[in-house]
Amino acid sequence: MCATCGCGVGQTLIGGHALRPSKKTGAAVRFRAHLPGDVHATHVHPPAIEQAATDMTQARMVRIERDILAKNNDYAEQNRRQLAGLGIFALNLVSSPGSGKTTLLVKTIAALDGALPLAVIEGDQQTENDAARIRAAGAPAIQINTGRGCHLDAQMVGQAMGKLGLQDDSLLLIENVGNLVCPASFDLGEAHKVVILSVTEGEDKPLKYPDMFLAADLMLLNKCDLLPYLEFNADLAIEYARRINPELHVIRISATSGEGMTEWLDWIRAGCRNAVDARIAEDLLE
Ligand SMILES: Nc1nc2c(ncn2[C@@H]2O[C@H](COP(=O)(O)OP(=O)(O)O)[C@@H](O)[C@H]2O)c(=O)[nH]1
Ligand SMILES: [Mg+2]
Repeated sequence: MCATCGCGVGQTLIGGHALRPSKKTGAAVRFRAHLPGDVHATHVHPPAIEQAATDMTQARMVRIERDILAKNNDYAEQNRRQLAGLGIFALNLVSSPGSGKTTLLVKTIAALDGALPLAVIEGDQQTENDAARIRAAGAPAIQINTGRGCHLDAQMVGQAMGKLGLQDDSLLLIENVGNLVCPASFDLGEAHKVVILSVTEGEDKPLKYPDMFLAADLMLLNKCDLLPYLEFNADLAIEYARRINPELHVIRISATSGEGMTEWLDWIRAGCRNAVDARIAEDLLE
């Protein structure tokens, strides 16, 4: 469970069975004492009290999670309205750390070569490294550091959008915190989530982290230049991803060799055109 957003509460399974508090030590109650409002950090309770405390805490955590996601959805709708009004095509790039998000962004910026106005919002727990890499590639970028947070949320992104000063009819690329779990639940107001799976991660990641592959509309299967050196079955990885999300569009790509870049750029350009057309249609109605 994520102690920042409360996601996954009550969903932990050990050997297929729900997590139960320890009868001897009250360890589960102690664990939950790290969460806001819990005060029984050091006591050991009889099992019945322990179970009641756990049930109450779980009910509260489910409520907190629901409230957090509802509030996030309100901010995401504000972002989406603002982006639509400006004709901006926004993408939320999600993946595990190291799949190649920043490298892909740098190569995308270089390939577009100023033909499309764009800006980047970078999310990481710590450091400005990725925003610096994007700026060095020639695009405006702002870094969000989430500290202990494991995902970007729509309020953070809305504030970053304000600071970036977005251009009309442009492209907004958001690199989320490297994490295949929590960012799946948080709408940022983007047009699409783009999940990046690299061939060094194993074919079964879509089955292990289905929420992310269900939430995404496009999967970039990155680092395909490494396929000759690995025991990675790309067809099987794609089959697993489509087992979770039959509608998922997939592009095999390599940020290093440039394979698949044309298809990726065409996909971006088509999205930008649609965003501009929708903005023009909306303006005509007003
Ligand atoms: N061979 C290969 N390496 C890549 C590719 N894309 C990224 N990398 C490497 O993967 C590492 C992590 O990349 P980075 O862009 O920082 O990943 P991020 O954490 O998802 O932003 C770096 O060493 C990159 O050079 C690729 O297409 N092929
Ligand atoms: Mg990065």
